Amino acid sequence: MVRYNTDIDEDIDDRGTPPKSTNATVQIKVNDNDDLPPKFTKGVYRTKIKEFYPITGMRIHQRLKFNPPIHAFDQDLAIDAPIRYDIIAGNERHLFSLDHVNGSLFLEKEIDLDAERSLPGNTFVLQIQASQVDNPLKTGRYYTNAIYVLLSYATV
Ligand SMILES: [Ca+2]
Ligand SMILES: [Ca+2]
Repeated sequence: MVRYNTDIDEDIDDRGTPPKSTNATVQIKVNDNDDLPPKFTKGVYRTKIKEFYPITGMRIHQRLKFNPPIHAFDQDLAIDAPIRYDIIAGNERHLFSLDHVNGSLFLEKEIDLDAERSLPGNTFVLQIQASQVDNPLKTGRYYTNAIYVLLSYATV
């Protein structure tokens, strides 16, 4: 909803004789109201990664590239509230982490595709959410925001 702040000077018409009248301008200033949640730039973000070979068991923190990058914005453009990013489903094994501030996705563990036989289409699907830092109730999760990370075999 857009609220209107009105600042109206009406014609002032005194009833004297002869009547004196004056013109005035009407200014209507429109202020944006914080009524809309954040929205992602895309419904689905996709990327491809290769499995790891050999598996070392060492902890990793590898940034995954997306084009375009994962990004959400406040649809109240004039307010442009800061956004917080979270993974809300699909990360039960904590293979991934999402930077809460800028939405960058990281792979945290080495993946062996042979050990992921139950993974449909060799693809991890994460559901992500963007919420306003100043009002977590305003989230963009009502949109379909998924990240598809497609695994492929390492070329050895
Ligand atoms: Ca608005
Ligand atoms: Ca907003």
